[in-house]
Amino acid sequence: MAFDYEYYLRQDKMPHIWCPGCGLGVMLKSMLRAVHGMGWKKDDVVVVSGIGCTGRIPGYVDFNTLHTTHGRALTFAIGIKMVKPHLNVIVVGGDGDMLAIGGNHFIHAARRNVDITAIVYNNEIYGMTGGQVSPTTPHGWRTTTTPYGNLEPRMDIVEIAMGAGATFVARSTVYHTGQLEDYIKKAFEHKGFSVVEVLGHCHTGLGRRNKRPSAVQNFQWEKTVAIPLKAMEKLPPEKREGKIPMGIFRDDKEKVEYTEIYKELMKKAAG
Ligand SMILES: Cc1ncc(C[n+]2csc(CCOP(=O)(O)OP(=O)(O)O)c2C)c(N)n1
Ligand code: SF4
Repeated sequence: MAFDYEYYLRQDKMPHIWCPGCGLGVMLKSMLRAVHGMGWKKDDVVVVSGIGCTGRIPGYVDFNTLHTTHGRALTFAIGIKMVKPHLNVIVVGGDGDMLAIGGNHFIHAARRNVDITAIVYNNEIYGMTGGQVSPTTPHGWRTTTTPYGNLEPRMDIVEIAMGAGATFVARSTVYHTGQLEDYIKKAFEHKGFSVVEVLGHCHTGLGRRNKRPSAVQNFQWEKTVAIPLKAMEKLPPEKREGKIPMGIFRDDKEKVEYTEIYKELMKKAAG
């Protein structure tokens, strides 16, 4: 039987605002399939976002939802999880929302290890506001704010998440839909702060300024640039250039989860 996406979507909020061919629809589908796979009731799921094209997701999904301020979604999400730890809290955001204005919150959420899942749509640009450079924009790429090419090196979301102490870290792409669903579900199953980087695209904001203007070209790029972590490790350094590894980079079940130790502390404090 075909998957019933409509059950999880707010029909009265359609049509969505996304450009035809954007990878966000693919990511949303994988996320909904993963939620379904968990067997969660809609009332037990909370989806939180900041601002951006990715940040529109809470408006479209029929769960408990919160559309917050740019960069601050993780703080709202942690607040919800602390007060109602039985809820399944998912945060969705673009690379700008999560790693630029929200970068500080991202690092500390990872360090603290609260049991929520952060799904980061990495389209390497500020999509919603018309294509300004973001921390993950590749070096040399043209954006509205770097018309002669980006001078900065791109930030690696997986490396940041790992360095900050996230206990589950994975990366897939909007081309590899089955794998993406699987990683999101594994992130949901994980007890602790989980991060799934979703390599996607913004063909209208970034692609068209960098010789990749169509959605199809971008899906082709995701197909070829991302290679399994194990295959990447076997490549000599010169052949790794320009490739992006995908896989599960960390699945640490040892580090203690924050709401659990907080509950213990409260019990002790109450005598
Ligand atoms: C405090 C604040 N600063 C700036 C903005 C303008 N703004 C809205 S969305 C956005 C960036 C969106 O890029 P990203 O987070 O990567 O998400 P995308 O649209 O690419 O999914 C910016 C700068 C804002 N809404 N609030
Ligand atoms: S502007 Fe870019 S990120 Fe936003 S919906 Fe269009 S293609 Fe997607």
